[in-house]
Amino acid sequence: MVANKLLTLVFVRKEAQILLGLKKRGFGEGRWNGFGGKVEKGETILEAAKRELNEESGLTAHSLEQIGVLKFEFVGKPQWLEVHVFHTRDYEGEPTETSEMRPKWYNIDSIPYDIMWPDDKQWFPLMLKEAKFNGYYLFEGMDIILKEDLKEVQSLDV
Ligand code: 6U4
Repeated sequence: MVANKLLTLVFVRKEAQILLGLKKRGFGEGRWNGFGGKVEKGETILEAAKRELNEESGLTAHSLEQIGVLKFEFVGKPQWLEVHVFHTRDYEGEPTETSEMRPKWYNIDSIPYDIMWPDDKQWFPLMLKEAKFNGYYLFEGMDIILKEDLKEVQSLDV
């Protein structure tokens, strides 16, 4: 049994806008997404989410609410990714470009799904209406979803 790799993903909301970042390097390069990364030894998932948001966007979150857990399996790879999704409207600072991410506010009616992970167009509508969700996706490479299972839930299966 191979352990899951724990990752965080944070979305900041302001009025009818959402902050996305263009990933400039690493996993998901060239795609717009929330801010996040690996949970490090000795920190909680929530601490990791706040740290990554700050490192990648310059923003400090006063509070974060967890709204989703997404599990990703890749054909031919034993390790699963377990992505813990958070959102907040309770933050301070101005988004700043970093070596990892170029931030930009998007109106929630004009999310650039064509240049995002292909699963995002499925669960973003739940996230945008502030519903909770659990999802599973089996990917072949970075673009093809072979299996999917997305559920809106009352409480998260973490
Ligand atoms: P470093 O440590 O910078 O080398 P890197 O390999 O760039 O890490 P990292 O830590 O930025 O990866 O984490 C990847 C980010 O992408 C996490 O926030 C989770 C997110 N992510 C991964 N698969 C995703 C998917 N299918 N859909 C999605 N976000 C995904 O919306």
